Formats: sequence, structure tokens, C-alpha cells
Amino acid sequence: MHGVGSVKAVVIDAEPTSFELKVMHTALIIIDMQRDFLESGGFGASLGNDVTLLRSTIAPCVALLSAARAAGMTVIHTREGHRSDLSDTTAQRLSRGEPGRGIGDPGPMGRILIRGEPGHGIIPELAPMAGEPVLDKPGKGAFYATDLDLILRSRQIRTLLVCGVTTEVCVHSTVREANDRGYGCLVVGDACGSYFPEFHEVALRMLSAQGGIFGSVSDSARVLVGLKRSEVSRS
Ligand code: TIU
Repeated sequence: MHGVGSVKAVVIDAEPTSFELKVMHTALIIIDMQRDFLESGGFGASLGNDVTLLRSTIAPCVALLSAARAAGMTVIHTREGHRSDLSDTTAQRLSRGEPGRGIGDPGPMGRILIRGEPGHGIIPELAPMAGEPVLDKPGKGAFYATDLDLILRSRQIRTLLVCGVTTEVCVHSTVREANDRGYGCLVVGDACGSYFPEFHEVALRMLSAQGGIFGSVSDSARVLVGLKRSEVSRS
């Protein structure tokens, strides 16, 4: 059951200002924590990227996931990927990326960004539990061509805790989409990561600049403190 007794607002310290949420009206959205992006034998690593920059997000994401589950919060996992026949992608997208290393091409953990391939799977540390929606998205933003908005509305979700990879691509796209749809977003900075540290830093600053133009930014320690307070207020 979702958030029994947890109707009280929880206040989480964040930038540019503290962020208020109600557990029963909040979802934790974990973006694209997939083997191909995070594992040393995956597609991201095969392009020469340093996956340790992304792997530092695993522990904060695990902590957030445990806290969200303990609080009875909705948890949603996303995976970036396409149908094996590529019918849900476009010539424009297929033409992107390095030659021979695009969507559907062979990669070290199966075809790149194709649903059902080993590299497309979520890393075992963050394995979804029964009842947690897993959303397959064919784009960068989690709202594009998915039923995410319907899932959130049917659960009366109004605020999102967002973590995952990569900060400036799929996390940013999702937060921008959510903001335009009226959801309040709190991005958990240390639970997001990028192959480009400077992009990560600037992407977080862009979210909370101008009075929180796209949302608010905090870190896993402060979110956990806030959620713990909600447990105390329930007992
Ligand atoms: N999940 C996500 O961000 N997908 C990407 O393609 N990210 C890159 O940074 N390329």
C-alpha cells in the first residue's frame, strides 16, 4: 500500500530552496542504470568512456531505492532501448553516433540499445522488484513515446525524485519534460553521473539556476535525512 499515514509533507534541503514533497504523491525515477552504460564490458566503455564516473552513482542510487521502498514511495525504472526491428526509431537517430556503433549495431553486450539484449538490462545492484514499473523508452526523455505520464497520473504523483545516467542527456531531458507537464522535480546530484564531469556539474547548475527553472537539486545524504524525518513523523 502506498504511503499509509505519510500524508505529512517532507522538507528536503536543496538548491535553490528546500523542496517539499509528500511520499504518497512522489515517485523515485531511476533513469537508464543499464549494463551497457555502467559496466566495464559495455557499450559505453567500448567507446573509450571511463565508466567509473558513472559507477560512483550506484551506491547513492541503491540508498535512495532502499529508502523509497521503505517509505512506500512509487519507484519507476527506465531503460533506453528500441525494438529489435528498429521500427521505433528514425533515420535521423540511426545516423547519429560513431559509424558502426549506433542503435542496432553489434556491441560488446549484444546489439546496441536494443531491448532484451544483455547490455540493455538494468545493473543487478538496482534490479527492479515486482510491482515497480519498468519503462522502456525509445528516446532520451522518459515521457517521450511512453506511458509514464499516465502511470504517474493514475497514482496521483505530483513530484519526482530523479537519479540515474547521464546527467546532461537522459536525466536532463526527463526533468525538462516533467517540468513542462507540471511535475516538481528534485534531482539527486550524486546519484546522477556523466562520462563528462564538466557536463555533469553544469547540467546540475542549469537545473536549479534562475530560481529553479527546471527543478531543485540536492544529494542523497540530504534526501535520506528528509525521508527519515517522514518515518519519525509517521511513528
Ligand atoms: N541514458 C542516457 O543518457 N543515454 C545516453 O545516450 N547518454 C549519453 O550521455 N550519451
